[in-house]
Amino acid sequence: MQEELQTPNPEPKTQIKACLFDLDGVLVDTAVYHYQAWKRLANTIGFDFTEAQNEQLKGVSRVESLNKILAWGGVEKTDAEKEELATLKNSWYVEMITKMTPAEVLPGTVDFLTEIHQAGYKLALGSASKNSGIILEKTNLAHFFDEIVDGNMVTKSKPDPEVFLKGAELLGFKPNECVVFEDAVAGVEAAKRGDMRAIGIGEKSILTDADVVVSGLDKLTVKDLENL
Ligand code: B16
Ligand code: MG
Repeated sequence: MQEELQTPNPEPKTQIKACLFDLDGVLVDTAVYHYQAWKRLANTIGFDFTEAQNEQLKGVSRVESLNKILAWGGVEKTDAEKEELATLKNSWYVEMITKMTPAEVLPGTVDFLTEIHQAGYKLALGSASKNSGIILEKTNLAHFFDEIVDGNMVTKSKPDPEVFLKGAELLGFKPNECVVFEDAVAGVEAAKRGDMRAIGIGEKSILTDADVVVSGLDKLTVKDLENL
């Protein structure tokens, strides 16, 4: 009998009902603005860091990013000084994202969000950023989301699954009914730790734990969710 030849699957996969999206690197490329603002801050203090180092900041919270940057520069600061520096960097960053337009939305995003929304999937944002509101508003993406969970609502950063578990809970679905779209290794790990499926946006060789990896949302259709 054919069934006997198949590897038993102890946890049959449920159908996907909800989609949780990371923001930076999945829907928009705000990493360029983070980089410019952090670089300006480092230069003000008296050192520099590379674009390759900046890769390590993707998906990482503001305070953790600052700690990493200060370590690269071999600089020590008190907590009060760090708060001041993070606020300064954020003011430069906000200045830039306030000028964002819908033209900066990554290729295929609007078509894919429209398609899955029309197919009946529920959508939530799951971002580390405390500036998600302004970005979604400026890029005209806010209306796609039933729930928004961002850095203002969580206490634990990715790879902790808190941001995605909260999204699933607010949407009213079990974690295994959700799929996460993520560009960062820590974000994919957060999805997996939360018992969710993960679609990696980027390189297969980097996002090794993702169930599927594509270069962007322009490579996906609603059919891909049915086949997950
Ligand atoms: P903010 P994501 C993350 O966004 C960025 O990738 C990361 O570089 C940034 O430090 C973090 O948000 C916090 O952003 O300073 O605006 O609160 O990828 O989780 O959407
Ligand atoms: Mg990201």
